[in-house]
Amino acid sequence: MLHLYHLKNSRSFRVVWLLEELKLHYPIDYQLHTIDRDSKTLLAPESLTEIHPMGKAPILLDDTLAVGEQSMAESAAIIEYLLTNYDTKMQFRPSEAKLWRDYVYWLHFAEGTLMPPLVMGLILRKSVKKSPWFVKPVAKKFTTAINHAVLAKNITKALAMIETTLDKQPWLAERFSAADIQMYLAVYGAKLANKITSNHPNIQAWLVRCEQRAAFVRAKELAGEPL
Ligand SMILES: N[C@@H](CCC(=O)N[C@@H](CS)C(=O)NCC(=O)O)C(=O)O
Repeated sequence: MLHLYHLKNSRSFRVVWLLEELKLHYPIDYQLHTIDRDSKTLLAPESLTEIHPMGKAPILLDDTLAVGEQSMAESAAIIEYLLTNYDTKMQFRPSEAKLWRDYVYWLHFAEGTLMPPLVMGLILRKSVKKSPWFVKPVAKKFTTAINHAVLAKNITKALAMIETTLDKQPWLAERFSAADIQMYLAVYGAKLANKITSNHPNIQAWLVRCEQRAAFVRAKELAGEPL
């Protein structure tokens, strides 16, 4: 049996969505364990470290594996594990060489390139909010400078590349794949941070295409809002 530890409004939504996509094609079953965020810190509760030492969601536990080897983390690694073991008909990752390269690229682009500046921006905004009033003006100047120098530039470049890709094809690796699932959360995070504008009509249409999939709708019923 598979167990998915899902932290509310977090990246682990991806795995619920993928599991629901897989369920439409294969006899796969899993138990969803939905975890509330700590009410003060809004982070994952410390108890999650009992399942995986990093204590971050998602965590997938496969209880058919040897004790001590059952839990795994990192959304892209979990996606690869699920597809390798269950997607025998290659429904969610292309087998053609060029499309496979695109699939792997976007699968890792999400956490490797797009999420870091988004998360850093969020942390900086929070730290300004939490800083004492006499530090706030300096903190604001500091975060604006970092934002201009590094974060905004990288987010803009990333979104432009996604926009260009989606101008040629409906999905990131031509056909729908788990790379779209992995990327959705990052791009949706960019949308919540008001980074998706009228310059990104293809991204907006792609977000809607993702959200209209039956498995996405089911994942939302089970797991709540993605972020
Ligand atoms: N790169 C990891 C990131 C995991 C991660 O940071 N998860 C967040 C949820 S969005 C988390 O558990 N945060 C709570 C915490 O750090 O306590 C992945 O893709 O799985």
